[in-house]
Amino acid sequence: MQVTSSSSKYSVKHYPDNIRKWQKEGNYFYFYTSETILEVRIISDKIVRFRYAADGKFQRDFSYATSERLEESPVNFGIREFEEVFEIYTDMIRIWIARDNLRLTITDTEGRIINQDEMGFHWQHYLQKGGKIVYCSKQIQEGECFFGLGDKPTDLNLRGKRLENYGTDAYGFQKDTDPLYRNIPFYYGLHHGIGYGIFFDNTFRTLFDFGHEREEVCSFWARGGEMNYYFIYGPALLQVAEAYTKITGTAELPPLWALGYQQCRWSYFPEKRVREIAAEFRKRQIPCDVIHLDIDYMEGFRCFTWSKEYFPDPAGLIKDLAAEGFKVVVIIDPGIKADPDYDIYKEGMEKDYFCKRADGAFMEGDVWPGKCVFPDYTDPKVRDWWSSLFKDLLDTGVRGVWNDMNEPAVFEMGTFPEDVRHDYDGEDVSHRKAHNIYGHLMSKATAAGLKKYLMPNRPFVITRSCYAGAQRWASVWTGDNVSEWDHLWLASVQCQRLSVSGISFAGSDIGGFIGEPDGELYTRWIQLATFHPLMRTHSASNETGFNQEPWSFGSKYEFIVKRFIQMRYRLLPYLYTTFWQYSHYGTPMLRPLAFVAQNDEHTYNRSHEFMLGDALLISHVEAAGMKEKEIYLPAGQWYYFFNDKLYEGGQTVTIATPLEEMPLFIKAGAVVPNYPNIQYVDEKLIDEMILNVYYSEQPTRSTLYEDAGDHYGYKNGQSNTISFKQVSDKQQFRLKKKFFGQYEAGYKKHRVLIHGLPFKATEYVVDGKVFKLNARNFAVGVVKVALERKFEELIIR
Ligand code: MIG
Repeated sequence: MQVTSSSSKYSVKHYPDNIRKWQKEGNYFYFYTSETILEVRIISDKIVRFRYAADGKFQRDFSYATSERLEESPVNFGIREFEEVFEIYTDMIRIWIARDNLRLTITDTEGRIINQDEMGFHWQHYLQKGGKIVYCSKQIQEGECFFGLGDKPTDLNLRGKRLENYGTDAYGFQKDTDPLYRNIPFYYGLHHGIGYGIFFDNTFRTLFDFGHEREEVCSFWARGGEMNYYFIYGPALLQVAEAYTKITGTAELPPLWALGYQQCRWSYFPEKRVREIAAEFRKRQIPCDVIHLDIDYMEGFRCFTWSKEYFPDPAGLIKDLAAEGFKVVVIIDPGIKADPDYDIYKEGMEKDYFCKRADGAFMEGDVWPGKCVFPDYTDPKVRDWWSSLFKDLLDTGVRGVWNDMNEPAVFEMGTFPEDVRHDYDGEDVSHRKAHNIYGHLMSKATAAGLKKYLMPNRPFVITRSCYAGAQRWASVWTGDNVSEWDHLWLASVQCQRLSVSGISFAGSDIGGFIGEPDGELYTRWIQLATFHPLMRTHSASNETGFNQEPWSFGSKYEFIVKRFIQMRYRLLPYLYTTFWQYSHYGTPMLRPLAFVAQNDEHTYNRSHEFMLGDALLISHVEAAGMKEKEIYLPAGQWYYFFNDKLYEGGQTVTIATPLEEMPLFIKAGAVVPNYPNIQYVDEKLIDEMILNVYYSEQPTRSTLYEDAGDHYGYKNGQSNTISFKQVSDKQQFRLKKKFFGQYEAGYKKHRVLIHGLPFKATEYVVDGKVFKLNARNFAVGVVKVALERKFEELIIR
């Protein structure tokens, strides 16, 4: 009889013993115990990498997560020897390494503990599968909260949870389903107002326990590979987020149209149906930029082909749609139909590009096309080949690609068996090491192809699976959700969490993928998604014939849905500016309240409210017939968007939630730039940029970023950043504007709308010239003035 207990299934645990010697090489330090070596690499004064060679031999120092540009910042650092510890210091942190057992204690310069090992690094032989299981355990600090980890559909604060990363096709996932599609082994800790992050760069199955097994211990481990993690000190959580993208890379600016509204379905076909949908948008004047084609556009689900029956003339279709202002995005899966008459299969076979099992047989599995083989994207030659396959599609006029099924998903088996072999850029590894980066590298190769063949246009890629760092080339959607009210909250927390995990460009299937929303649920979902960087309706309704378009639920709902999609388009300059902050500094676009007000404990367990950028605070309405909602507003003053009523922050307020409205607040002092109403981003020359300014007695700053919205001119100075400073008092409003950049924007005018003035204004002063305000300058609750684009100062008194 076989006895299974944790001690017989796994071998004994090994713990490092005392440090025998140490050495410094540039910004690397090495500490040797009898078995283990610890490498400490100083990357900046706040970022340090810890890497452990369990038995004295480091593995190849290679990562698919880190940005090619990861550079060390030249900083002050040094080492001191004490009786019990070594201390490595920078200008921001101190790291104590215990002489007895390598355990770490990291403090700030005042000696306050940021993060502390419990047992720290340890390991054991993985008896069933070979290799080692590598662990690290940390002491949970008093009141500590945890955030991050990608797309987990659970409470934002992860304290008490245990979660794992092993990309999975999680059809119809629910709250707490784990793992899901993405693998982002990066988390934040927050205690005593001090925030830090830990990025465990390991592509094996990784697990995280935030006090679930033992209340006061946080640990993370992997079933293979190395203990290799980056420690990032904040203390602001948003600074941690920014530093994380210094390691894993920032997103490029997308084409502006990708921030417009997108319409998808499994599937729109034949082409007549696609044309009808497009025409319907324009007829009803509901803005839309993108139509997606799901798998039925292909010939027998063969990637890179078009169904002759349903899409006899794709170039003609795409051209006609383009004339109406629509871009076409198509789906591409990894499964290549095993069909000897299919050129891509033939070429891949000839060149030996498909994954094989350990015994040399091909990794075959059924997906949509029937029996398939799968490119080994971990091989750079295969990635180049894959990139080249997009040429024809893009020549046909396709402007974006949607990568699906890349966990990888296989019918029956679920995913690849663990024995499948992968090149892993020359390392030759099993699927255990490559699973979590399969979809990551597929989307990377896809994006490289788009970038090459779409030049000078910017690429647009959506992927379902990925690893840390995919923000450099792809956006994501949250996968196969359900048309249920609970899924609104799930969509909200998933997008917030993805955003603080480096991936801001995310959205959910609006209305739910599985099932049928009613008009109210669909409307509430549109409202939430108006504030998600990726805004796309999608549904699986081929069999039932159910329609999920903005007009599918009757005129009452259509009217409101249209108003919110219009609002999305008016907000584009704000959204794009927020994207630029993300792209430039790595600042998450969606910010959970704890990230906005980390010294306010009321925010730690809140998941319903979030900020989009610097000015907008949003919450969704989560139930049918809901009449009001309690919203927690962080410190500061907030205007309720729909009536400009001013609320004091630092408290919970109750907001009525009629269907035409949702909890949406603007931070006092903000300048929110708006476009006029448009049907799609390139519809017409924008001749005026509207500035909605919200009075505040506190001085505030805001930014507007602008460029051509496509192409790469912005990398050569063809962009503008306009900064606003609002300094007002009880009798006078004052806005100063500073302009930097060389981009020739099309508009010459600003219409400035000032909300919330606490005094009765009679005149305004533009760059020193005084004008009387007359009746035309007043509208409900606002004072409005038309100014030249070049104005530098506006005073209202
Ligand atoms: O097995 O392409 O998540 O968005 O519509 C289902 C068909 C495959 C799953 C994706 C979904 C897509 C669907 N795909």
